[in-house]
Amino acid sequence: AVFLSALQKAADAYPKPQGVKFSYGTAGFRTLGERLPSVMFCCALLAVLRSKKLGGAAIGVMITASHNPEQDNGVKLVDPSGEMLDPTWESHATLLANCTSTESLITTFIDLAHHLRVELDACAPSSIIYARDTRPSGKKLVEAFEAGLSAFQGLKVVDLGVHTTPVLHYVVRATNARDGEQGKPTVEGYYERMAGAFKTLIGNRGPLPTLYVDCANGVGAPAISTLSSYLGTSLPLQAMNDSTTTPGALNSQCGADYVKTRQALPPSVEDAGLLDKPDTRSCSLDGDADRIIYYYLGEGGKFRLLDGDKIAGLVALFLMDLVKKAKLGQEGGEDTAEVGVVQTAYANGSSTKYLKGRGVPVTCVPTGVKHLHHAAQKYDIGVYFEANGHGTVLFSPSFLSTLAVHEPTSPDSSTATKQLLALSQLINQAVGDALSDMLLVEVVLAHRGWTAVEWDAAYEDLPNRLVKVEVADRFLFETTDAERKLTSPAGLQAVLDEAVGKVEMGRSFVRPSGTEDCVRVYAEAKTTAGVDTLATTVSDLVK
Ligand code: 16G
Ligand code: ZN
Repeated sequence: AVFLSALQKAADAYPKPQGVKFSYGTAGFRTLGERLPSVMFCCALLAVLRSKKLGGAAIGVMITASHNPEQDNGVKLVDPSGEMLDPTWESHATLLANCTSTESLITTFIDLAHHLRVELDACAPSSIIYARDTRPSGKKLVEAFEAGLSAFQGLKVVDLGVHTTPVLHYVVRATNARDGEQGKPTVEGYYERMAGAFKTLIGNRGPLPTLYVDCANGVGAPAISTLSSYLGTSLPLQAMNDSTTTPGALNSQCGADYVKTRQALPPSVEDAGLLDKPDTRSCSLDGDADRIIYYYLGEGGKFRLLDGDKIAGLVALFLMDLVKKAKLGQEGGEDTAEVGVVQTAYANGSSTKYLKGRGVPVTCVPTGVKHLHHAAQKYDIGVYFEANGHGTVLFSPSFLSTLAVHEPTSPDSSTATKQLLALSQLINQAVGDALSDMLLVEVVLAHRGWTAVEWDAAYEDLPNRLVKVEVADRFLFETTDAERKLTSPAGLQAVLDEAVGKVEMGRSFVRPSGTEDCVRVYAEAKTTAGVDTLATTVSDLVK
Protein backbone atom coordinates (compact mmCIF):
# COMPACT_ATOMS: atom_id res chain seq x y z
CA ALA A 1 0.00 0.00 0.00
CA VAL A 2 1.07 3.57 -0.70
CA PHE A 3 1.28 4.72 2.89
CA LEU A 4 3.54 1.88 3.99
CA SER A 5 6.75 3.21 2.52
CA ALA A 6 5.96 6.68 3.83
CA LEU A 7 5.21 5.21 7.23
CA GLN A 8 8.44 3.25 7.23
CA LYS A 9 10.48 6.33 6.43
CA ALA A 10 8.75 8.52 8.99
CA ALA A 11 8.88 5.92 11.77
CA ASP A 12 12.63 5.47 11.44
CA ALA A 13 13.06 8.97 12.87
CA TYR A 14 11.13 8.09 16.04
CA PRO A 15 12.61 4.94 17.61
CA LYS A 16 11.28 3.83 20.98
CA PRO A 17 13.73 4.69 23.78
CA GLN A 18 15.29 1.58 25.27
CA GLY A 19 14.39 0.22 28.68
CA VAL A 20 11.08 2.08 29.02
CA LYS A 21 7.74 0.33 29.29
CA PHE A 22 4.92 2.62 28.21
CA SER A 23 1.39 2.14 29.44
CA TYR A 24 -1.83 3.93 28.49
CA GLY A 25 -3.25 4.60 31.95
CA THR A 26 -6.19 6.53 33.43
CA ALA A 27 -4.93 9.74 31.89
CA GLY A 28 -3.27 8.39 28.73
CA PHE A 29 0.50 8.10 28.42
CA ARG A 30 2.31 10.23 30.96
CA THR A 31 6.03 10.47 31.75
CA LEU A 32 9.05 12.73 31.17
CA GLY A 33 8.39 14.79 28.04
CA GLU A 34 11.71 13.84 26.46
CA ARG A 35 10.74 10.16 26.48
CA LEU A 36 7.55 10.69 24.52
CA PRO A 37 8.31 11.42 20.82
CA SER A 38 7.94 7.78 19.71
CA VAL A 39 4.72 7.52 21.71
CA MET A 40 3.38 10.60 19.93
CA PHE A 41 4.17 9.00 16.61
CA CYS A 42 2.20 5.90 17.65
CA CYS A 43 -0.71 8.01 18.86
CA ALA A 44 -1.01 9.48 15.38
CA LEU A 45 -1.36 5.96 14.00
CA LEU A 46 -3.89 5.04 16.63
CA ALA A 47 -5.93 8.22 16.08
CA VAL A 48 -6.07 7.51 12.33
CA LEU A 49 -7.21 3.97 13.06
CA ARG A 50 -9.82 5.06 15.60
CA SER A 51 -11.29 7.68 13.27
CA LYS A 52 -11.42 5.25 10.32
CA LYS A 53 -13.05 2.66 12.55
CA LEU A 54 -15.75 5.18 13.46
CA GLY A 55 -16.53 6.09 9.87
CA GLY A 56 -14.35 9.19 9.78
CA ALA A 57 -15.71 10.83 12.95
CA ALA A 58 -13.35 13.41 14.43
CA ILE A 59 -10.98 12.11 17.14
CA GLY A 60 -9.19 14.40 19.59
CA VAL A 61 -5.61 14.25 20.79
CA MET A 62 -4.52 16.30 23.80
CA ILE A 63 -0.88 16.78 24.74
CA THR A 64 -0.61 17.62 28.44
CA ALA A 65 0.52 16.28 31.80
CA SER A 66 -2.08 18.25 33.76
CA HIS A 67 -0.91 18.94 37.35
CA ASN A 68 2.37 17.00 37.01
CA PRO A 69 5.77 18.75 37.00
CA GLU A 70 6.84 20.87 34.04
CA GLN A 71 9.34 18.34 32.66
CA ASP A 72 6.59 15.72 32.36
CA ASN A 73 4.21 15.52 29.46
CA GLY A 74 1.51 13.21 28.25
CA VAL A 75 -0.96 12.41 25.53
CA LYS A 76 -4.50 11.12 25.50
CA LEU A 77 -7.10 10.43 22.86
CA VAL A 78 -10.62 11.81 22.94
CA ASP A 79 -13.56 9.94 21.42
CA PRO A 80 -16.08 11.62 19.04
CA SER A 81 -18.56 12.44 21.83
CA GLY A 82 -15.83 14.35 23.65
CA GLU A 83 -15.36 11.57 26.19
CA MET A 84 -12.20 9.68 27.05
CA LEU A 85 -11.00 7.02 24.61
CA ASP A 86 -13.02 3.79 24.78
CA PRO A 87 -11.18 1.76 27.46
CA THR A 88 -11.02 -1.33 25.22
CA TRP A 89 -8.65 0.64 22.97
CA GLU A 90 -6.20 1.46 25.76
CA SER A 91 -4.39 -1.84 25.25
CA HIS A 92 -4.03 -1.12 21.50
CA ALA A 93 -2.32 2.15 22.42
CA THR A 94 0.01 0.35 24.81
CA LEU A 95 0.81 -2.30 22.21
CA LEU A 96 1.84 0.22 19.54
CA ALA A 97 3.85 2.36 21.95
CA ASN A 98 6.01 -0.57 23.03
CA CYS A 99 7.12 -1.74 19.58
CA THR A 100 10.90 -1.79 19.53
CA SER A 101 11.54 -1.44 15.80
CA THR A 102 9.97 0.15 12.74
CA GLU A 103 9.26 -3.32 11.36
CA SER A 104 7.41 -4.45 14.45
CA LEU A 105 5.52 -1.17 14.63
CA ILE A 106 4.29 -1.55 11.07
CA THR A 107 3.38 -5.20 11.49
CA THR A 108 1.59 -4.49 14.75
CA PHE A 109 -0.29 -1.61 13.17
CA ILE A 110 -1.45 -3.68 10.21
CA ASP A 111 -2.40 -6.61 12.43
CA LEU A 112 -4.35 -4.28 14.67
CA ALA A 113 -6.21 -2.77 11.71
CA HIS A 114 -7.01 -6.25 10.52
CA HIS A 115 -8.17 -7.40 13.94
CA LEU A 116 -10.36 -4.29 14.27
CA ARG A 117 -11.67 -4.75 10.72
CA VAL A 118 -10.45 -1.37 9.56
CA GLU A 119 -9.66 -1.10 5.84
CA LEU A 120 -6.58 1.07 5.77
CA ASP A 121 -6.65 1.51 2.01
CA ALA A 122 -10.36 2.25 1.77
CA CYS A 123 -11.24 5.85 1.19
CA ALA A 124 -13.00 6.43 4.53
CA PRO A 125 -11.21 9.59 5.58
CA SER A 126 -9.84 10.22 9.07
CA SER A 127 -10.43 13.42 10.96
CA ILE A 128 -8.16 14.46 13.82
CA ILE A 129 -8.19 17.53 16.07
CA TYR A 130 -5.31 18.20 18.42
CA ALA A 131 -4.05 20.70 20.96
CA ARG A 132 -1.33 21.05 23.57
CA ASP A 133 -0.79 22.91 26.82
CA THR A 134 2.06 25.37 27.54
CA ARG A 135 4.76 22.81 28.44
CA PRO A 136 8.16 23.46 26.84
CA SER A 137 8.31 19.89 25.47
CA GLY A 138 4.93 20.28 23.75
CA LYS A 139 6.19 21.72 20.47
CA LYS A 140 8.53 18.83 19.76
CA LEU A 141 5.86 16.33 20.66
CA VAL A 142 3.45 17.95 18.22
CA GLU A 143 6.14 17.56 15.53
CA ALA A 144 6.46 13.85 16.29
CA PHE A 145 2.69 13.50 16.16
CA GLU A 146 2.51 15.31 12.83
CA ALA A 147 5.26 13.08 11.45
CA GLY A 148 3.00 10.12 12.21
CA LEU A 149 0.07 11.78 10.45
CA SER A 150 2.22 12.67 7.44
CA ALA A 151 2.38 9.04 6.36
CA PHE A 152 -1.32 9.10 5.50
CA GLN A 153 -3.06 10.90 2.72
CA GLY A 154 -6.39 12.66 2.69
CA LEU A 155 -6.59 13.23 6.45
CA LYS A 156 -8.70 16.08 7.80
CA VAL A 157 -6.50 17.66 10.41
CA VAL A 158 -7.12 20.61 12.73
CA ASP A 159 -4.29 21.93 14.91
CA LEU A 160 -5.96 24.07 17.58
CA GLY A 161 -2.59 25.16 19.02
CA VAL A 162 -2.15 25.93 22.72
CA HIS A 163 -5.42 25.43 24.60
CA THR A 164 -6.91 23.87 27.72
CA THR A 165 -7.91 20.21 27.76
CA PRO A 166 -11.64 21.05 28.02
CA VAL A 167 -11.46 23.26 24.90
CA LEU A 168 -10.17 20.29 22.92
CA HIS A 169 -12.93 18.02 24.27
CA TYR A 170 -15.55 20.65 23.45
CA VAL A 171 -14.38 21.16 19.87
CA VAL A 172 -14.30 17.40 19.22
CA ARG A 173 -17.80 16.95 20.62
CA ALA A 174 -19.22 19.95 18.74
CA THR A 175 -17.56 18.86 15.48
CA ASN A 176 -19.30 15.49 15.63
CA ALA A 177 -22.69 16.80 16.77
CA ARG A 178 -25.68 17.14 14.46
CA ASP A 179 -26.64 20.62 13.24
CA GLY A 180 -24.45 22.53 15.64
CA GLU A 181 -26.57 21.41 18.59
CA GLN A 182 -23.51 21.35 20.86
CA GLY A 183 -22.38 24.83 19.80
CA LYS A 184 -20.03 26.01 17.07
CA PRO A 185 -17.10 23.61 16.67
CA THR A 186 -14.40 26.25 17.18
CA VAL A 187 -12.44 27.77 20.03
CA GLU A 188 -14.47 30.98 19.63
CA GLY A 189 -17.63 28.88 19.73
CA TYR A 190 -16.51 27.47 23.08
CA TYR A 191 -16.04 30.86 24.73
CA GLU A 192 -19.11 32.41 23.11
CA ARG A 193 -21.48 29.66 24.21
CA MET A 194 -20.20 29.59 27.77
CA ALA A 195 -20.04 33.35 28.25
CA GLY A 196 -23.45 33.83 26.60
CA ALA A 197 -25.11 31.32 28.93
CA PHE A 198 -23.36 32.90 31.92
CA LYS A 199 -24.66 36.37 31.10
CA THR A 200 -28.19 35.01 30.66
CA LEU A 201 -28.00 33.31 34.04
CA ILE A 202 -26.52 36.30 35.87
CA GLY A 203 -29.07 38.71 34.35
CA ASN A 204 -29.16 41.86 36.45
CA ARG A 205 -27.41 40.22 39.40
CA GLY A 206 -24.00 41.43 38.24
CA PRO A 207 -21.39 42.67 38.22
CA LEU A 208 -20.16 40.12 40.75
CA PRO A 209 -17.28 40.87 43.13
CA THR A 210 -13.78 40.27 41.73
CA LEU A 211 -12.71 36.63 41.65
CA TYR A 212 -9.01 35.83 42.09
CA VAL A 213 -7.86 32.95 39.89
CA ASP A 214 -4.57 31.08 40.43
CA CYS A 215 -3.73 29.81 36.93
CA ALA A 216 -0.91 27.43 38.03
CA ASN A 217 1.33 29.29 35.53
CA GLY A 218 -0.23 27.16 32.84
CA VAL A 219 -2.58 27.25 29.90
CA GLY A 220 -5.38 28.41 32.19
CA ALA A 221 -3.74 31.87 32.18
CA PRO A 222 -4.38 32.74 28.52
CA ALA A 223 -7.75 30.98 28.81
CA ILE A 224 -8.82 33.18 31.75
CA SER A 225 -7.72 36.26 29.87
CA THR A 226 -9.75 35.23 26.80
CA LEU A 227 -12.76 34.33 28.93
CA SER A 228 -12.55 37.73 30.63
CA SER A 229 -12.89 39.51 27.31
CA TYR A 230 -16.02 37.49 26.51
CA LEU A 231 -17.55 38.11 29.96
CA GLY A 232 -17.20 41.87 29.88
CA THR A 233 -18.06 43.42 33.24
CA SER A 234 -20.36 40.65 34.51
CA LEU A 235 -17.54 38.91 36.40
CA PRO A 236 -14.21 40.67 36.96
CA LEU A 237 -11.44 38.05 36.99
CA GLN A 238 -7.99 38.75 38.35
CA ALA A 239 -5.42 36.20 37.23
CA MET A 240 -2.59 35.18 39.54
CA ASN A 241 0.31 32.82 38.69
CA ASP A 242 -0.04 33.55 34.99
CA SER A 243 3.65 33.27 33.99
CA THR A 244 3.51 30.68 31.26
CA THR A 245 7.05 31.29 29.98
CA THR A 246 9.02 31.35 33.24
CA PRO A 247 11.04 28.11 33.29
CA GLY A 248 10.00 25.75 36.08
CA ALA A 249 6.96 27.80 37.15
CA LEU A 250 4.22 25.47 35.90
CA ASN A 251 2.36 23.84 38.81
CA SER A 252 5.17 24.83 41.13
CA GLN A 253 3.92 25.96 44.57
CA CYS A 254 0.53 26.74 43.08
CA GLY A 255 -2.46 25.26 41.30
CA ALA A 256 -5.44 23.13 42.29
CA ASP A 257 -3.44 20.03 43.18
CA TYR A 258 -1.09 21.99 45.45
CA VAL A 259 -3.98 23.61 47.29
CA LYS A 260 -5.98 20.39 47.68
CA THR A 261 -3.11 18.21 48.88
CA ARG A 262 -1.50 20.80 51.20
CA GLN A 263 -4.83 22.23 52.30
CA ALA A 264 -3.17 25.64 52.22
CA LEU A 265 -2.92 28.81 50.13
CA PRO A 266 -0.26 28.94 47.42
CA PRO A 267 2.53 31.11 48.90
CA SER A 268 2.16 33.59 46.04
CA VAL A 269 -1.51 34.10 46.86
CA GLU A 270 -0.75 34.45 50.54
CA ASP A 271 1.92 37.05 49.83
CA ALA A 272 -0.39 39.05 47.60
CA GLY A 273 -2.60 39.55 50.68
CA LEU A 274 -5.73 39.88 48.57
CA LEU A 275 -7.94 37.51 50.52
CA ASP A 276 -8.25 39.69 53.56
CA LYS A 277 -12.04 39.77 53.78
CA PRO A 278 -14.05 36.65 54.63
CA ASP A 279 -16.22 37.07 51.57
CA THR A 280 -13.27 37.23 49.16
CA ARG A 281 -13.25 33.94 47.34
CA SER A 282 -10.44 32.65 45.24
CA CYS A 283 -9.82 29.57 43.14
CA SER A 284 -6.97 27.55 41.67
CA LEU A 285 -6.87 25.78 38.32
CA ASP A 286 -4.56 22.90 37.49
CA GLY A 287 -1.99 22.86 34.67
CA ASP A 288 -4.45 22.09 31.86
CA ALA A 289 -7.49 23.78 33.43
CA ASP A 290 -9.74 20.77 33.82
CA ARG A 291 -9.83 20.97 37.63
CA ILE A 292 -10.77 23.73 40.03
CA ILE A 293 -10.61 24.22 43.79
CA TYR A 294 -12.10 27.21 45.63
CA TYR A 295 -11.01 28.62 49.00
CA TYR A 296 -11.13 31.67 51.24
CA LEU A 297 -9.83 32.81 54.60
CA GLY A 298 -12.35 32.32 57.37
CA GLU A 299 -12.41 33.54 60.93
CA GLY A 300 -8.98 34.42 62.27
CA GLY A 301 -7.53 34.13 58.77
CA LYS A 302 -7.99 30.35 58.81
CA PHE A 303 -7.65 28.66 55.41
CA ARG A 304 -10.96 27.14 54.28
CA LEU A 305 -11.05 24.69 51.39
CA LEU A 306 -14.02 24.39 49.00
CA ASP A 307 -13.10 21.30 47.02
CA GLY A 308 -14.83 19.13 44.42
CA ASP A 309 -17.14 17.65 47.09
CA LYS A 310 -18.29 21.11 48.17
CA ILE A 311 -18.85 22.08 44.53
CA ALA A 312 -20.93 18.95 43.91
CA GLY A 313 -23.11 19.68 46.94
CA LEU A 314 -23.61 23.33 45.99
CA VAL A 315 -24.51 22.48 42.41
CA ALA A 316 -26.68 19.40 43.04
CA LEU A 317 -28.97 21.12 45.54
CA PHE A 318 -29.31 24.17 43.30
CA LEU A 319 -30.29 21.96 40.36
CA MET A 320 -32.78 20.05 42.51
CA ASP A 321 -34.44 23.32 43.50
CA LEU A 322 -34.62 24.46 39.87
CA VAL A 323 -36.11 21.15 38.74
CA LYS A 324 -38.78 21.49 41.45
CA LYS A 325 -39.55 25.07 40.42
CA ALA A 326 -39.72 24.15 36.75
CA LYS A 327 -42.63 21.80 37.52
CA LEU A 328 -41.82 19.42 34.73
CA GLY A 329 -44.47 16.88 35.74
CA GLN A 330 -47.84 16.31 34.12
CA GLU A 331 -50.15 19.33 34.28
CA GLY A 332 -47.74 21.52 36.15
CA GLY A 333 -46.95 18.92 38.80
CA GLU A 334 -43.52 18.77 40.42
CA ASP A 335 -41.21 15.84 40.12
CA THR A 336 -39.82 13.76 37.43
CA ALA A 337 -36.15 14.49 36.95
CA GLU A 338 -33.69 12.70 39.19
CA VAL A 339 -30.61 14.69 40.18
CA GLY A 340 -27.88 12.33 41.38
CA VAL A 341 -24.29 12.75 42.51
CA VAL A 342 -21.36 10.49 41.63
CA GLN A 343 -18.32 10.46 43.91
CA THR A 344 -15.22 8.37 44.49
CA ALA A 345 -13.99 6.90 47.76
CA TYR A 346 -11.94 10.09 48.24
CA ALA A 347 -15.12 12.11 48.84
CA ASN A 348 -15.15 13.36 52.39
CA GLY A 349 -17.53 11.32 54.55
CA SER A 350 -19.30 14.51 55.60
CA SER A 351 -20.16 15.37 52.01
CA THR A 352 -21.75 11.98 51.37
CA LYS A 353 -23.75 12.26 54.59
CA TYR A 354 -24.84 15.80 53.71
CA LEU A 355 -26.12 14.76 50.27
CA LYS A 356 -27.88 11.61 51.44
CA GLY A 357 -29.47 13.56 54.28
CA ARG A 358 -31.07 15.83 51.70
CA GLY A 359 -32.46 13.02 49.61
CA VAL A 360 -29.81 13.15 46.90
CA PRO A 361 -28.92 9.71 45.53
CA VAL A 362 -25.15 9.16 45.68
CA THR A 363 -23.13 6.58 43.72
CA CYS A 364 -19.51 5.71 44.52
CA VAL A 365 -17.23 4.57 41.67
CA PRO A 366 -13.50 3.91 41.18
CA THR A 367 -11.12 6.84 40.59
CA GLY A 368 -10.82 8.21 37.06
CA VAL A 369 -13.06 10.36 34.94
CA LYS A 370 -14.29 7.56 32.71
CA HIS A 371 -15.92 5.80 35.68
CA LEU A 372 -17.54 8.94 37.01
CA HIS A 373 -18.77 10.09 33.62
CA HIS A 374 -20.32 6.75 32.86
CA ALA A 375 -22.15 6.54 36.18
CA ALA A 376 -23.44 10.11 35.88
CA GLN A 377 -25.10 9.24 32.56
CA LYS A 378 -27.56 7.08 34.47
CA TYR A 379 -29.33 10.08 36.02
CA ASP A 380 -31.53 12.71 34.36
CA ILE A 381 -29.04 15.21 35.74
CA GLY A 382 -25.82 13.56 36.88
CA VAL A 383 -23.42 15.68 38.92
CA TYR A 384 -19.98 14.11 39.18
CA PHE A 385 -16.95 15.46 40.98
CA GLU A 386 -13.75 14.03 42.31
CA ALA A 387 -12.65 15.61 45.58
CA ASN A 388 -9.61 16.93 43.67
CA GLY A 389 -11.88 19.29 41.71
CA HIS A 390 -12.38 17.41 38.46
CA GLY A 391 -16.01 17.16 37.51
CA THR A 392 -19.02 18.34 35.60
CA VAL A 393 -22.77 17.88 35.20
CA LEU A 394 -24.45 15.74 32.55
CA PHE A 395 -27.99 16.36 31.32
CA SER A 396 -29.53 13.27 29.76
CA PRO A 397 -30.84 13.63 26.20
CA SER A 398 -34.35 12.71 27.35
CA PHE A 399 -34.29 15.33 30.10
CA LEU A 400 -33.16 17.96 27.60
CA SER A 401 -36.01 17.08 25.25
CA THR A 402 -38.45 17.29 28.17
CA LEU A 403 -37.14 20.80 28.87
CA ALA A 404 -37.33 21.78 25.23
CA VAL A 405 -41.02 20.93 24.84
CA HIS A 406 -42.10 21.89 28.36
CA GLU A 407 -44.96 24.40 28.53
CA PRO A 408 -44.62 26.18 31.86
CA THR A 409 -47.83 27.10 33.69
CA SER A 410 -46.43 29.94 35.79
CA PRO A 411 -43.79 32.67 35.46
CA ASP A 412 -41.69 30.91 38.12
CA SER A 413 -41.69 27.64 36.29
CA SER A 414 -40.93 29.40 33.02
CA THR A 415 -37.90 31.15 34.55
CA ALA A 416 -36.62 27.92 36.08
CA THR A 417 -37.00 26.09 32.77
CA LYS A 418 -35.01 28.76 30.94
CA GLN A 419 -32.35 28.66 33.61
CA LEU A 420 -31.98 24.89 33.32
CA LEU A 421 -31.57 25.24 29.56
CA ALA A 422 -28.95 27.97 29.99
CA LEU A 423 -27.12 25.79 32.53
CA SER A 424 -26.97 22.94 30.03
CA GLN A 425 -25.08 25.33 27.73
CA LEU A 426 -22.89 26.86 30.40
CA ILE A 427 -21.68 23.46 31.55
CA ASN A 428 -19.09 21.59 29.49
CA GLN A 429 -20.77 18.21 29.26
CA ALA A 430 -17.85 16.56 27.52
CA VAL A 431 -15.46 16.67 30.49
CA GLY A 432 -14.60 18.47 33.74
CA ASP A 433 -13.73 22.06 32.89
CA ALA A 434 -12.26 24.53 35.38
CA LEU A 435 -13.59 27.57 33.52
CA SER A 436 -17.09 26.26 33.04
CA ASP A 437 -17.21 24.93 36.63
CA MET A 438 -15.99 28.29 37.91
CA LEU A 439 -18.81 30.10 36.11
CA LEU A 440 -21.26 27.51 37.40
CA VAL A 441 -20.20 28.10 41.01
CA GLU A 442 -20.47 31.86 40.46
CA VAL A 443 -23.98 31.49 39.06
CA VAL A 444 -25.17 29.43 42.03
CA LEU A 445 -23.61 31.81 44.57
CA ALA A 446 -25.18 34.79 42.79
CA HIS A 447 -28.62 33.16 42.71
CA ARG A 448 -28.42 32.10 46.34
CA GLY A 449 -27.04 35.50 47.36
CA TRP A 450 -24.21 33.69 49.13
CA THR A 451 -20.54 34.40 49.77
CA ALA A 452 -18.05 31.58 50.23
CA VAL A 453 -18.93 31.56 53.93
CA GLU A 454 -22.56 30.50 53.45
CA TRP A 455 -21.53 27.94 50.83
CA ASP A 456 -18.94 26.49 53.21
CA ALA A 457 -21.53 26.24 56.01
CA ALA A 458 -23.20 23.22 54.33
CA TYR A 459 -21.07 20.78 56.34
CA GLU A 460 -17.73 20.49 58.08
CA ASP A 461 -15.16 18.22 56.42
CA LEU A 462 -13.89 15.36 58.55
CA PRO A 463 -10.14 15.68 59.15
CA ASN A 464 -8.44 13.64 56.40
CA ARG A 465 -5.02 12.61 55.15
CA LEU A 466 -3.74 11.39 51.82
CA VAL A 467 -0.39 9.61 52.01
CA LYS A 468 1.83 8.31 49.22
CA VAL A 469 3.52 5.02 50.11
CA GLU A 470 6.35 3.57 48.02
CA VAL A 471 6.07 -0.19 47.76
CA ALA A 472 8.08 -2.86 45.96
CA ASP A 473 5.26 -3.73 43.57
CA ARG A 474 2.08 -1.69 43.53
CA PHE A 475 0.42 -4.19 41.17
CA LEU A 476 0.16 -6.60 44.11
CA PHE A 477 -2.58 -4.35 45.44
CA GLU A 478 -5.99 -5.16 44.01
CA THR A 479 -9.26 -3.58 45.05
CA THR A 480 -13.01 -4.09 44.92
CA ASP A 481 -16.13 -2.16 46.02
CA ALA A 482 -15.14 1.07 44.21
CA GLU A 483 -11.59 0.76 45.58
CA ARG A 484 -12.77 0.76 49.18
CA LYS A 485 -11.57 -2.78 49.95
CA LEU A 486 -8.42 -4.73 49.11
CA THR A 487 -8.73 -8.24 47.71
CA SER A 488 -4.96 -8.64 47.53
CA PRO A 489 -2.48 -9.02 49.25
CA ALA A 490 -4.46 -11.74 51.00
CA GLY A 491 -5.44 -10.96 54.58
CA LEU A 492 -4.37 -7.32 54.54
CA GLN A 493 -7.90 -5.93 54.44
CA ALA A 494 -8.86 -7.70 57.67
CA VAL A 495 -5.88 -6.11 59.42
CA LEU A 496 -6.81 -2.70 58.04
CA ASP A 497 -10.41 -3.12 59.18
CA GLU A 498 -9.18 -3.76 62.69
CA ALA A 499 -7.10 -0.57 62.66
CA VAL A 500 -10.04 1.46 61.33
CA GLY A 501 -12.34 0.04 64.02
CA LYS A 502 -10.13 1.49 66.76
CA VAL A 503 -10.58 5.10 65.60
CA GLU A 504 -13.74 7.11 66.13
CA MET A 505 -15.56 7.68 62.83
CA GLY A 506 -12.53 6.18 61.13
CA ARG A 507 -12.49 5.33 57.44
CA SER A 508 -9.49 4.35 55.37
CA PHE A 509 -8.66 2.67 52.10
CA VAL A 510 -5.61 1.74 50.06
CA ARG A 511 -5.32 1.71 46.26
CA PRO A 512 -2.52 1.53 43.72
CA SER A 513 -2.05 4.85 41.91
CA GLY A 514 -2.92 4.84 38.24
CA THR A 515 -0.47 7.64 37.45
CA GLU A 516 2.54 7.15 39.74
CA ASP A 517 4.59 4.24 41.03
CA CYS A 518 3.12 4.12 44.54
CA VAL A 519 0.04 3.17 46.51
CA ARG A 520 -2.14 5.85 48.07
CA VAL A 521 -3.53 5.67 51.58
CA TYR A 522 -6.57 7.74 52.43
CA ALA A 523 -7.77 8.15 55.98
CA GLU A 524 -10.39 10.23 57.74
CA ALA A 525 -11.63 10.35 61.32
CA LYS A 526 -13.49 12.50 63.80
CA THR A 527 -10.39 14.26 65.09
CA THR A 528 -7.02 15.28 63.67
CA ALA A 529 -5.27 13.14 66.29
CA GLY A 530 -7.41 10.18 65.22
CA VAL A 531 -6.75 10.66 61.54
CA ASP A 532 -3.00 11.05 62.06
CA THR A 533 -2.91 7.78 64.00
CA LEU A 534 -5.00 6.00 61.41
CA ALA A 535 -3.00 7.28 58.42
CA THR A 536 0.29 6.29 60.03
CA THR A 537 -0.95 2.87 61.14
CA VAL A 538 -2.36 2.01 57.73
CA SER A 539 0.74 3.29 55.90
CA ASP A 540 2.93 1.11 58.09
CA LEU A 541 0.74 -1.94 57.48
CA VAL A 542 1.00 -1.44 53.73
CA LYS A 543 4.79 -1.11 53.55
C1 16G B 1 -5.99 10.83 36.60
C2 16G B 1 -7.47 11.00 36.43
C3 16G B 1 -8.06 11.74 37.59
C4 16G B 1 -7.71 11.03 38.88
C5 16G B 1 -6.22 10.82 38.99
C6 16G B 1 -5.90 9.90 40.14
C7 16G B 1 -8.57 11.24 34.28
C8 16G B 1 -8.69 12.06 33.05
N1 16G B 1 -7.74 11.71 35.20
O1 16G B 1 -5.35 12.07 36.59
O2 16G B 1 -9.44 11.78 37.43
O3 16G B 1 -8.15 11.77 39.99
O4 16G B 1 -5.76 10.18 37.82
O5 16G B 1 -4.53 9.64 40.14
O6 16G B 1 -9.21 10.20 34.41
P1 16G B 1 -3.92 8.41 40.92
O7 16G B 1 -4.46 7.16 40.30
O8 16G B 1 -2.45 8.57 40.76
O9 16G B 1 -4.35 8.54 42.35
ZN1 ZN C 1 -5.84 18.38 34.65
